[in-house]
Amino acid sequence: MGNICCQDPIQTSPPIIIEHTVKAGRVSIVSTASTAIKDSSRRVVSCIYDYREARSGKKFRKGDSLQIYNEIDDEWLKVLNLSTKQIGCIPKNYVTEETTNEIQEWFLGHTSRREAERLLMSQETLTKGLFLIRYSENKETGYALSVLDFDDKDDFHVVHFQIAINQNGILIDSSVYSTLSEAINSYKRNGIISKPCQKPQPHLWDLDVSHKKQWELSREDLQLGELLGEGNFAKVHLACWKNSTKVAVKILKEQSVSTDGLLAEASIMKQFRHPGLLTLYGVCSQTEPVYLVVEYMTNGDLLNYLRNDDGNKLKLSDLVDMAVQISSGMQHLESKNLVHRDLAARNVLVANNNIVKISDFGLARLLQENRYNDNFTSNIAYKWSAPEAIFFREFTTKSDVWSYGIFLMELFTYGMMPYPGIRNDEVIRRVRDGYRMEKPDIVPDDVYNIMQMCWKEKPKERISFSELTNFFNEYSE
Ligand code: ACK
Repeated sequence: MGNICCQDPIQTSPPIIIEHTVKAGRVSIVSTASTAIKDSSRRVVSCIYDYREARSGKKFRKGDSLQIYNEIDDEWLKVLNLSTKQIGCIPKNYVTEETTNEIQEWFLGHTSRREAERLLMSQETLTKGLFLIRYSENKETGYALSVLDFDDKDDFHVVHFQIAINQNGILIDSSVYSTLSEAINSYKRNGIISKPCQKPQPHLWDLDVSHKKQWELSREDLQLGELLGEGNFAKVHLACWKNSTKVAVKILKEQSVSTDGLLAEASIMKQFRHPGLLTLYGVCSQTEPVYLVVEYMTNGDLLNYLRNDDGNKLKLSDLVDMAVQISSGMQHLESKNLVHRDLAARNVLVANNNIVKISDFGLARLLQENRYNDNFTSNIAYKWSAPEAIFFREFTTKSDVWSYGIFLMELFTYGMMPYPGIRNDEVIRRVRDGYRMEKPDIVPDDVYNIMQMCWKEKPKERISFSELTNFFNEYSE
């Protein structure tokens, strides 16, 4: 097993300058950069993030003009790079039309208020005035300006300004500007904003275009690195795919016999794509041991993360943000008719910028008639399981909601063991008789109320994942 030698991201070139003008209430954009379109019969787009095609090593740099050859599918384009004259494939979320805002350093497009706050608060160096502009969440037209500010208690926080567009121009905080750049320059002069925040690299849903539908990966393309951790049946290694992309590889331990289980986990993961759920990149299943190749999450599992120094730094707003990400991931799972059956902080992974994702789909199943009955699995986690799952082996989205409530308790107590000091068998008995976990002082009242709504005895009366997402999205301290 060698050292991981994935390449560092390619350095970026300066952005192209675009001027926005308002005409009859619409923003039109005139490119002032020399992005000559070589063949006007074909559409030209701009590369907004550096990207390296793993199979050929071809590089696309931020700012390159790319002429579209054809749209391979909803997510991939075949393009001619007009800067390097090379042909290659690039994900669509790495490019944009040359005449859109997306090309700007400061434009973050469809970023929610919460995501904007997460992004600004997790910049490497926090400075007053770091900013971004995004589409407004609530309005059909218009934008929002999100800015990092510093209060008298020496705490950073994010403020948001609505940007409206009408016949007169661009309106922010009752001042009118004729262009977005003019507004930005004026805000810079007044010291309200300073530098644009660092744009995050978009998520890679496939390792490359050839592995979009082809799940089988070649073992030789994976260079295994350090052991990230291990469970009862499997260990997880950091690995580098084709010298270009860091991934995590789940490998069954030699003595284990659950190869079919690992392949079943992969087949569940193939059914979804969502930012709150760990991405499966592929499998190596032709020979033993089977590999499950998934996205690498830099900060490991949430339970350990909450309990160590990094967890201590998390504020209530960060915990709320994590609660939203997990409930919206569960909402997506529900929409695919899947139950997770083992939702807990130990099965949530943490990446940079407080991004969290649900992992470990080993017990997940496809629902039939909205339920899954299981008389075989013996290793269910009692403290996380709903009474009907324990006593009748009946699993539904609502039994996942119960587990989500226990997960919330772990989250808002920075990793406390649920029902502290009470043994498993005692918990089962007491919960059956109506007992529910008490509220630790550290948990806010309204968050505890929500937990109780997850722990209603009758599954039908429990809150839904969509209501949970709405509650945490709107939550403010
Ligand atoms: O806290 P950890 O390092 O995070 O210990 C557990 C261990 O493997 C067993 O699950 C780690 N792990 C699992 N999947 C991943 C992944 N995709 N990225 C990073 N670490 C992972 C987990």
